[in-house]
Amino acid sequence: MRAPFIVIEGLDRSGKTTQTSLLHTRLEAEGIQAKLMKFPDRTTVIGQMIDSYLRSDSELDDHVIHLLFSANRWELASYITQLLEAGTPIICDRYAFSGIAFSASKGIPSSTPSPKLPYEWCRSPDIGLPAPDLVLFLDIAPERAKLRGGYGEERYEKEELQARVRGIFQRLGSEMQNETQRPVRPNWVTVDAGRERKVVANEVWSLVEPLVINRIDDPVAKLWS
Ligand code: Z5A
Repeated sequence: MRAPFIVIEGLDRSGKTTQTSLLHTRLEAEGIQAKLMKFPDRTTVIGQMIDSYLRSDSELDDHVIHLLFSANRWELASYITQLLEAGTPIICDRYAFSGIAFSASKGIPSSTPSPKLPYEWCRSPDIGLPAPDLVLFLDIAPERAKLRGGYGEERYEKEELQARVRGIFQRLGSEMQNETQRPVRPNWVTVDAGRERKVVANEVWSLVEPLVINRIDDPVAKLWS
């Protein structure tokens, strides 16, 4: 038996940081010590390069930044597995799904017939990473997210891009839900993030609690393999 790996995904300002933090606090209140993680992890050497790019302090080829985001996850891949096997649940703010959704959204204005970075290409570097047991996709319309604090300060925070990102997240979710064989891992659940913080938090808790209480029988799976 091991602990579950839970990922919270979503558009910018959908409330991922708010919800991961509320969940972490609730787990602690229940006497469960969980590890809170966030990608990009801007503290590593690779993470600092990503941070500089996101703040538009540096320019990088689209392929390069995509591979750096993935490398930033691989830096922590064995640590993730070790924690889960040691019984520590992980709550993670963004993961490989953001990597695909943002990169594959680049350069798809209607005038361009194909994306700059094809979806399958974007998925490749993350194949084999530890797979989450549950992905909670916090869904909100970009025009509503925009009304929340701080929107527009970083490179990708533009409404048109966010709408394309949302479409790719929806594709990722439906591909996972359509997998009918084997215990589907990860399980993808869309949560309406346009509601009150507490309402969203209660739904998140209802989905996470059974995994944390019952724990997981299977070894940590590998993403898309
Ligand atoms: N990126 C990528 O391209 N490739 C990758 O592989 C990865 C990421 C992993 C930085 O991510 C960028 O990196 C991101 C994707 C890309 N693109 N952009 N831009 P980040 O996670 O570091 O930054 P972020 O997306 O901008 O997340 P955020 O600022 O942390 O937003 P959030 O976590 O979703 O929301 P929040 O901080 O919890 O809440 C935002 C505001 O809304 C705040 O004022 C809250 O008080 C408020 N809020 C939260 N919930 C509610 C509700 N329910 N109602 C009303 N107001 C609320």
